[in-house]
Amino acid sequence: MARTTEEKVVKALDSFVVELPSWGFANTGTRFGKFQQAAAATTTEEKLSDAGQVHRFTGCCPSVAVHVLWDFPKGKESVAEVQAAAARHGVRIGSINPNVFQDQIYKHGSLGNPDPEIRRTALRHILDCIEIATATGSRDISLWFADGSNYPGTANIRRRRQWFIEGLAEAHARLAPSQRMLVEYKPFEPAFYHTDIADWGMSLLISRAIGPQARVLVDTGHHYQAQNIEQIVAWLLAEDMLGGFHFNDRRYADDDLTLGSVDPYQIFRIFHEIALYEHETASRADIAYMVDQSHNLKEKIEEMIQTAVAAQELYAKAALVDHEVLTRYQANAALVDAEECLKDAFATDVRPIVREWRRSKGLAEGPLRAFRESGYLEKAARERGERNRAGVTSYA
Ligand code: RM4
Ligand code: MN
Ligand code: MN
Repeated sequence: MARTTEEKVVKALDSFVVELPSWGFANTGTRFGKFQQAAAATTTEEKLSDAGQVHRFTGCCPSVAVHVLWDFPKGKESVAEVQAAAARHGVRIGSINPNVFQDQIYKHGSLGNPDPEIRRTALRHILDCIEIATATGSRDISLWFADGSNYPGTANIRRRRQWFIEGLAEAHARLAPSQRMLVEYKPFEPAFYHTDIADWGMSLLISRAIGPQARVLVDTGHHYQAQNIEQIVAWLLAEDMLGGFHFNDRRYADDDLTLGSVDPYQIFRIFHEIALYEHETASRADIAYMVDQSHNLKEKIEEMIQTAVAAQELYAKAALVDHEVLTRYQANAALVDAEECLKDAFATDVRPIVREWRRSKGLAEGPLRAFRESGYLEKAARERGERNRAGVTSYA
């Protein structure tokens, strides 16, 4: 059934939500130093409050991903408190991220550590996170490992792979039927010679090996230069193994820049592959869209609003590709026409329709401007300034 541009955009916006990372609202930095922002969140409650602002003005960020060590200092005992805080600020707790990279014991790895005691400790933390996820009603346990090595010959790559599979299979066995494990990959950093789960192929194989509820998580910043991410996405969709995204943009490495700030066409192409898959299968791809960005220069809430808006616009543009027409062009190898079909959708200015959509939802037309006018930032800077000056907080 042919739809108008307006109808397609509205339908896309109605169905699109993206999760915010709690760690994106606290003071962070690079390994060279940390620049303090007076208004940055200093507690989990403040992170949730800031995320609530982004949702309040964009209407598309109802949940917040949390890092257990940073946001649940008392483990399971923190659940009620954190959940109540989320509710107070109009958001809910989303994916649960174990943290098996920060403690001193993880110097030589977590699930891939040659010391079985440390592997057990890491596994216990992941199992605790699954219990926390059950308590918060979260569907996804999102796993990223810093494990790897810096020098050739220093680690047994195959053995470590096996330890990962064993550990994660044990964790998988504890999942409730509705839960999933998302396995993230990253080619380098903090390890610089080898990373245990370095690319989508390794994530895929590990996910397949550990059980049916495991899926691959694609962090857009975790690829080599010029890698074709939308092709990876298309393959994972075809294999029914795409679990979710960590969105951010990059120029050089894992830069964690604002989504679509460097290469919006890249994100559009990813959304296009998903929309085409959904069209061809007449189904909705079961994907958790999440943001993984932390900003040490830009103001954090403003930046997250920019991100959410960019995600909405690019998702809406991808919904404008005429799949019937494109499929015909592809079948006839009408190369120029097929490419133009994609570019036409990308070039469409969807902003007036997005503004209209916001109005229809009772939201302000311009989220950034409305947030600035609310005075929230000035108030946060007044209330939090001293705390932020007083201490270089942890990474999150
Ligand atoms: C990694 C990765 C993870 C994030 C950690 C802190 O680069 O993107 O998702 O949780 O950083
Ligand atoms: Mn990530
Ligand atoms: Mn990253």
